[in-house]
Amino acid sequence: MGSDKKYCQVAFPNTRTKEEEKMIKAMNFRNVMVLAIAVATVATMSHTTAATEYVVGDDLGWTVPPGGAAYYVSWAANHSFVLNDVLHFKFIEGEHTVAMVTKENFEICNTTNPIFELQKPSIIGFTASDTYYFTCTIAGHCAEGQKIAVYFAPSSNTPSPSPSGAPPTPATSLPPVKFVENQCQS
Ligand SMILES: [Cu+2]
Repeated sequence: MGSDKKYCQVAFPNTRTKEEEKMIKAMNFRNVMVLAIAVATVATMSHTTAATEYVVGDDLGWTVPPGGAAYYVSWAANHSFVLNDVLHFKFIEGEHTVAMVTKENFEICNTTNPIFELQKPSIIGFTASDTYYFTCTIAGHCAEGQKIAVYFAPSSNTPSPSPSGAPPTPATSLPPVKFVENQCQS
């Protein structure tokens, strides 16, 4: 998907900037001006439409937290999320996974039948306001505290629920998530 690739570039600006600098040095002044305008335009457009990306666990990333489950409970409590935001689960591929599970399975650390499971570091967005439950499917990691519940509030751009109060019936059983990126860091 084109939008995914664009987001990937936005998520790793340092690499892109170096490439651009090399390109700029190789060009004459007139082309530099054209490029600079183009880059500025893309940057502006990206900025106005980009979601806030939260790295789950900040510097710790997505792992078994040294202090146990309280770490991610605290992290989630100290952040607030709206639907346009995305969660970046950062971990070393093969050492952890990120799996969405039901509330019930989250509480008892049943990882045998996740809603979905990703083996690579991933950026995930959400399309419906709700509380989402994530854990790692590596044996023992959930019980050791690698689990997080995150509430996503409706964004200002999100249409209000129907005034009748009747919850909309999902057309399919697909989870209300969008996989913004799960290939960039492989
Ligand atoms: Cu793990």
